[in-house]
Amino acid sequence: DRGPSIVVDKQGSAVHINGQIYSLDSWSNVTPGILAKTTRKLHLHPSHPISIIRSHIENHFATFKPLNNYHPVVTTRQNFDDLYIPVDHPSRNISDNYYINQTTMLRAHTSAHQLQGLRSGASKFLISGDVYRRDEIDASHYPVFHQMEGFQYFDMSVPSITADQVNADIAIQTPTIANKIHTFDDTVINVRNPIQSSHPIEAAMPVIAHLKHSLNSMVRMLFHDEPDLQVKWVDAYFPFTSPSWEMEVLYQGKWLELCGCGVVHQGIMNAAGENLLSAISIQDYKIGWAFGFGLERLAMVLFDIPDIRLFWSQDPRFLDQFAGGKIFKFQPFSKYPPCIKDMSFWLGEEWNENNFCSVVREVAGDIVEDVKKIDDFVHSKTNKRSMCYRIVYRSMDRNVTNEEINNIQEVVRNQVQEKLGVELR
Ligand code: FA5
Ligand code: MG
Repeated sequence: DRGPSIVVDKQGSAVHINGQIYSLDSWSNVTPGILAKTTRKLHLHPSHPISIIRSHIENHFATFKPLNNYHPVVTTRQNFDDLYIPVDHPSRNISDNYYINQTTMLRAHTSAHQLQGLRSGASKFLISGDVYRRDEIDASHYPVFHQMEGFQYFDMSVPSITADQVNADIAIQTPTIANKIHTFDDTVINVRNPIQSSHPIEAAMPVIAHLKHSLNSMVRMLFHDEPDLQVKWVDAYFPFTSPSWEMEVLYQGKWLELCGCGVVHQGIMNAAGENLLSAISIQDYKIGWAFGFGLERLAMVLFDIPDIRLFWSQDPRFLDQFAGGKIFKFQPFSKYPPCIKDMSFWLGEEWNENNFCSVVREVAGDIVEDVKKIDDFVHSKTNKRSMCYRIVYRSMDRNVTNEEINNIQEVVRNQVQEKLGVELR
């Protein structure tokens, strides 16, 4: 690990990341702690659970080209515009993303590289990488997680995508496992989740069948120890696919969302075609499907990993368990006791919980386990709004002292007051 290669200019007006210089502006909200994560590349450590899941999926989709080295700094065009995400779409909010500046950001999903994947010339590819979103703090949320994008396209001209072609591919991917999979699919193709007007129905239907089968067989492979795996298909919406779905599995009595997917917006296929050097343009000749899986979600359930922070641990008691590269149940080591602190304050003009969590995260690092609002009221006379947050501090690998946490809490209090304009109580 080379460690972070991030240097902020003496003037504080630019940031150096991976050999590039980016100027800072009023959109810049990325923090040194977050930027340091861009050098970890957990998905490429051979005996890390995220990487083990990645390689199992890559082995399953054996004919797909793996593209695992795209850098997480992307343009807002790659992350949003190229994917038809409207300018006013809430997913662009500054409070939900890490911006380097107004036009550069840490990717919020691996879909930001769909066009690059297409331009690589492969008709089937997988893209894995770290993705960044500002979010709440608890055992299943962390500002960095990993996704795997899958993409495959076919000839659109009918009947070039034949039942035989689909069946041949499905045969390759069907695992030879006796265990059953139960799929629940009452999704419907209608005006709210339509086939795109540029897609002949004779081309779209087999592509949809192929997508659903590919994902069903993939989760069957991953969950091969679950005797009666229950999978549910749910209608969804993404600006860059139509029709779109999410796939859920029943795990310990709860439906857990694993991925989003759908038939790729034809504009993306065409945009890639315009730039392909090959003699045959893919413009309007090819139809594709894509999916985006969350790798932590899969790893947490397959390895029984109870806290998402563990993925970032350097503790040998964690890492050494995965040396064999196999999927197995993680042996948790004993939890150290938590140290709990509450803080109350009167709000200033604006309030955004993600900003609060960012401040806590930046000061406390991985020692913060959970942040929860426990009180919220408006004073009847002054009309001022008060909030109380409970912060649970706990280290994964050692005992923390009350004194140490008091010091952290003091810095958190000062920074929250300074940066968020609140009045501490
Ligand atoms: C997307 O990110 C789309 N790019 C997925 C996609 C790709 C759709 C290609 C169509 C075609 P979404 O935000 O729902 O969608 O995230 C996809 C998956 O990432 C989720 O199903 C979940 O498994 C995982 N994920 C999302 N947010 C988190 C989080 N905060 N922590 C851990 N995993 C998450
Ligand atoms: Mg989703």
